[in-house]
Amino acid sequence: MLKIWGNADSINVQKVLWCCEELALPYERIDAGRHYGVVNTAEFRRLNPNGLVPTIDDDGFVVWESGTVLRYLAAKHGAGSLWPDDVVARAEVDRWIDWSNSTLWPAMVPIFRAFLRTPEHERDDNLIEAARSETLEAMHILDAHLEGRAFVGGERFTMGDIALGCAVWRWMTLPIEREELPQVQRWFDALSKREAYRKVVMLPLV
Ligand SMILES: N[C@@H](CCC(=O)N[C@@H](CS)C(=O)NCC(=O)O)C(=O)O
Repeated sequence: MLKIWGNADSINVQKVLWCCEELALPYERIDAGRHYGVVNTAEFRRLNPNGLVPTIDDDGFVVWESGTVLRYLAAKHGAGSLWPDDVVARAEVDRWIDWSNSTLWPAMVPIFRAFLRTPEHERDDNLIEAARSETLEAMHILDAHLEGRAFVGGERFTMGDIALGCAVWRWMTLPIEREELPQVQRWFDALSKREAYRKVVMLPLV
């Protein structure tokens, strides 16, 4: 059976869990990372020398980097659904996986750390505001892209929505001021109706 190392609260692990749930793939999740440790053991480092989660083992084939894991699982099990057959349509959703990891989530990380990992008296309001403003700029890009599209890749739900949906849940949940972004809100409302999103992503932030 597919093995997934990573704690269920981690944004990058949630992408993989959500993907498996959408594809109805059986998996075994093994607690690893943060307070669970494991990632610094020699045994784990042989699987992933970065000591990071998610890391998966699919019948002896090990994959890490959440975007790559998404692509691998979607290509293997989600052809024509999560994984568009057409190369242009695929590149369209692929870019949002990378954008989520390279732009949206890095912009949001300081806000996440401030509220979830920093004692209140040590929080830097200027840092939070700078990160909020940078994230908002990225969210406007997403909002504009979603104009006239049901999902990031067009009419169908794909792996691009999975990658973005995990970050956007955090944006929607962190205790910050949010501007109205009508397209993002509509898309988020559609994601919120998906059982798998509610089950593995729409959880309290810790
Ligand atoms: N670029 C990697 C980042 C992975 C990553 O930073 N994972 C975090 C959890 S979200 C981690 O393993 N942190 C160390 C730990 O939890 O001990 C990916 O997308 O998979």
